[in-house]
Amino acid sequence: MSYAKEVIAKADQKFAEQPEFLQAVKEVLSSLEPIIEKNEDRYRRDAILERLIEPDRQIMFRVSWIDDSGKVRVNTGYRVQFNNAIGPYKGGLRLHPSVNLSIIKFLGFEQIFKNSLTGLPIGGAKGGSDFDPKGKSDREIMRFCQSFMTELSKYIDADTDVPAGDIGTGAREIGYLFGQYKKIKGLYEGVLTGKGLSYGGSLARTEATGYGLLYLTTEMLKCNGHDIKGKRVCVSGSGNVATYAVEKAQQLGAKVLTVSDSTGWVYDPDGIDVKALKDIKEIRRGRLSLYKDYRPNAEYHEGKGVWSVKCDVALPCATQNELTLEDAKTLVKNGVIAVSEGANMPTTLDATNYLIENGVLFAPGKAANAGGVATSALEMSQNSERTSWTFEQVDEKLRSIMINIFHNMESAAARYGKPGNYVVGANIAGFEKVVDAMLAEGVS
Ligand code: NDP
Ligand code: 2IT
Repeated sequence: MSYAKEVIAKADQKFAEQPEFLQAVKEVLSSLEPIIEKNEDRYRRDAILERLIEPDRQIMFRVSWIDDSGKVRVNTGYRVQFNNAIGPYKGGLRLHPSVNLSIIKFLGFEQIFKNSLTGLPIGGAKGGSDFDPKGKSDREIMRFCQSFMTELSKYIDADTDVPAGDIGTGAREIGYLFGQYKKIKGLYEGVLTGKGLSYGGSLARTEATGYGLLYLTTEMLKCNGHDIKGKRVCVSGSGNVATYAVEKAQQLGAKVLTVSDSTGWVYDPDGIDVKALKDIKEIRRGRLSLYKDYRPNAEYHEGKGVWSVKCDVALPCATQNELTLEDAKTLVKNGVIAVSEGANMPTTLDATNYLIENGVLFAPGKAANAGGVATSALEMSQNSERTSWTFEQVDEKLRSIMINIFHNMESAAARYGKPGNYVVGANIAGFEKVVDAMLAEGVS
């Protein structure tokens, strides 16, 4: 049995209760086979794969907070510090009722390779809580964030581990977390990214994941003989990543037909109105059913459905496993050219394979959505220098990072005999630097 298969089999036993984590391990390790085969003895002797799938540490803690009625509520907090071979731990905090150890571990594991792909010195981590921000007052959010940080602050600082946003964690939550960190530690340092502009945030961080997704997708289309201009695009989600993906796609001349949230989805034949979307989601914090009030020509449907709309480019930007084999079949039947993952692991493994086998250009999340964390690393640089760059400076760095990521994953795929397979390319290109550092740093 190959080394990768052996480690996958062991993981299957050991992590049977962690389906999302196992899914990510299988996707990554099986696509690394070509590079593992070439270095099998060395990697085996140093147990590289076993060490790679076992986090440096996983921290779990109680988060007690008081709701507006005076009742004490309890949630579970997580921070999984996965691998710091190439830099301090870096990765977002997810606040969603579905959060559990499996989900945080899959996200932290993916983050190792994503962060490496950016070319910047950041290791992989993820955290969060099963806290549900929906329906909570601003004060409840604040008290939750303060309690969460009271414990998390023991394990992080600007050179050790730098958390950021993810599902349910945006500028408001980062502000409360930062305030509490500062109060507890008495330190004004860049310990979180995605901060507000008045207290050390970077211009373009809000837009970075969505914009970066479009920069990479445009380059992928261009290098395969297509132009983003005039393309019909379907987007899922309507949060941070989706909103700025829609905005950039439209700036580049594409027409975005759909967005969604966890209750329903919108089809707008005239192209999604970003201003309306921002008003509903960023200001009113409302549901997408409100969209029809702004655009009477649009349709609102309950449930899932964005992938049933005919499009050239599909951008899943909501959550994991939201694009299934059935959806992939529909997209292929409708002539989709490209699928780029704005979310983390939104496409199931069988759907990914189906898309690739059917000639669809497929950009995996760890490459396509790396613009967010890359810009977080740029925020860290600005904080260290105690300076701030213009929007144009950050945006231009982001664009060139995304273009580099595309070319690195393309060339790694070709070097290892899988031209055009960007899943293989992204995993190998991300892994190469991490494994090199792990070998150089010795067994730990
Ligand atoms: P937001 O919280 O801003 O938005 C999430 C969106 O996805 C919302 O529209 C939400 O709908 C929808 N959604 C979330 N969970 C589910 C679910 N279980 N079923 C259906 N819809 C769901 O998060 P982001 O935009 O920041 O994150 C979206 C994805 O992008 C995630 O996979 C995240 O890990 C990834 N990502 C984020 C980065 C960032 O910089 N923010 C960077 C790289 C990747 P509703 O509001 O109804 O819950
Ligand atoms: O999944 C991700 O890359 C993020 N949520 C962003 C992490 C970060 O540190 O900016």
